[in-house]
Amino acid sequence: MTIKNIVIVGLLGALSFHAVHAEQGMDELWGESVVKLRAEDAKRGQLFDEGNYAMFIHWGLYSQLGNNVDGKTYYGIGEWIMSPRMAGISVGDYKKLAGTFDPVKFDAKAIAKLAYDAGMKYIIITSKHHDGFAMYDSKSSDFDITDSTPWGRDPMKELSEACREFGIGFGFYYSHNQDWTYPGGFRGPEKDKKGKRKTFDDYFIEKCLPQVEEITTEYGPIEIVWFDTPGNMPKKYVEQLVAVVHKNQPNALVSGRAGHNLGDYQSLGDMEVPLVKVPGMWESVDTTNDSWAYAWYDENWKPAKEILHRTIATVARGGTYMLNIGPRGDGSVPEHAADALRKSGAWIKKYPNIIYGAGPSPYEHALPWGDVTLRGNTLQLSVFEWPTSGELYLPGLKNEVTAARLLTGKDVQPLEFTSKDGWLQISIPQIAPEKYASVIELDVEGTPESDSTWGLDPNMTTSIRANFATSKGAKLQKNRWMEKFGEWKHMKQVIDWQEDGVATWVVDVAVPGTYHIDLSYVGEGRVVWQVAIEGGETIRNQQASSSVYQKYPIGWMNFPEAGRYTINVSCLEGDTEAAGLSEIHFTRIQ
Ligand code: JFZ
Repeated sequence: MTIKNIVIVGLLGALSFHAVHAEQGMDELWGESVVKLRAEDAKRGQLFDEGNYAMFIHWGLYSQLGNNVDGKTYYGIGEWIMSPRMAGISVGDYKKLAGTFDPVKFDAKAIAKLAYDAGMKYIIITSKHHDGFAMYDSKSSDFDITDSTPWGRDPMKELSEACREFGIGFGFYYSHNQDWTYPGGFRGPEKDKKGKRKTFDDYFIEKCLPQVEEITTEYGPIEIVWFDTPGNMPKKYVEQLVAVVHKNQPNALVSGRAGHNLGDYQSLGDMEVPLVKVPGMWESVDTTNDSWAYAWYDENWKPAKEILHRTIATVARGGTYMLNIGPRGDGSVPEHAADALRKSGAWIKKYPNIIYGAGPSPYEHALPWGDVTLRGNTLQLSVFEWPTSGELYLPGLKNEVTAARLLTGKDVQPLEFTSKDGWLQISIPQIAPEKYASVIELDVEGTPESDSTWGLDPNMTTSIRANFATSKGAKLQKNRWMEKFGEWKHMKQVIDWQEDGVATWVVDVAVPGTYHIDLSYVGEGRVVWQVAIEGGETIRNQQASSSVYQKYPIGWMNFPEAGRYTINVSCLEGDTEAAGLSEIHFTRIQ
């Protein structure tokens, strides 16, 4: 990466909330491809079909720093602390960290038990991250945990055994391309200690290939080798690595980030739950706070309800969810993360069918109150926002419903339901049986099918992203930026508004009446927005804007009868070039 790119990335990190048109730099390195599991390898796909939920662990020398270097805090993903884009630690200084790495609180059984209690089906842990340090007993490098730390144990031996004891799977993350400390590794030193020039080929033959051989032979059966950030690594290298994995671990999956479409499944952009259904075999990787590796300041944890919501949403879009924890340098797991995982795990133990072996929702997207996963002809509704009106609304279901019931974990209560204007209305108790998500099952006739047009929920705000809009005379574009270093955010937005520019959403209304409209956007100064119902009312308002996405009220609109409406939104006045519209919200006035 050139200096120029570094500057671009830095700038993006700092002020990229505008209607940014391009992002470069790390993107190229992290570029990924869409891959599907080859049919003949389908057996290896069982892990995803049946599991759907896993633990990711980032743990290494960097965990010891926890983003604090010589009293200065660096904000961003902790495992990148050595990088010039974080603290910029020299290879020599970084290597010295091994001399004080003494994770006396590391407890493999406790971690395996935590994953088990969380309801996770396997653990994937960093055997070697970009820093090049092997967190296992590596014969091909002495920059490893057994040779160069006072602790001297092999935590991966212990963890792989503990996982087997708890009946969960085990696998490794391995940074195959980036190695910042080994001569010849990508972004590593160019010369060895004797001043001899080293190539990527040298690194590959001397370290990478032997280490992948080690991690696939020394730790029993493993589920996945999670290669990462292939960058411009030539295909011949990736092919060799994949061949080693397949030879030694015929049942293991290779992550899509191996590169060159040689992986078995697709890994989505980090820390992202997709908004629309994704075909093929894929996983979403996410973390319990905002960093992968431990960062001392990062207390921005996802509570149990959010963990469940993201897990179920991922399964409902057709994927597998892998959620990360970052143990401290002493091996202990931050208690808030562990606590949230145990609480969400207790819910999963009560309602395992919602996640394990569950199929994606018949809807392309989430619903305002929660999400749907499938089991045969049964729709499983996970209701995260329980309506207090006594009615739950389901739009666009095409099948005949034969039964509806509320699960409480203790008993099953039959529910009454009616069908009107294409909406299913289910009578529910006023109080939700569960505090995180309550479960309703619907048996339907035939294969569940839905019209994925968004319905305006009569009970609660319906927020619809630009991903579900079409545009004319304006550009619908994906904006991707780093909030903190390495913490990616994604947002689709409508930008470059021409004079006749319009973003269009189509919605179904169950309960006619007046709805309050809000818009979420970024921009500069005051802007005038217009919202028009085709063949109906038009409203306008002038509101402020800011450089981060914010929600602004526009006004009330009338939807005179139940049915389908087309809604056109335009940016009429102000800095229409800077304005980026990301979302529309509808709230029924009661
Ligand atoms: C990579 C690593 O660089 C990072 O340290 C961490 O291990 C993470 C899980 O993986 O970071 C990425 C890789 C891919 C994307 C973003 C960050 N991506 O495709 O958006």
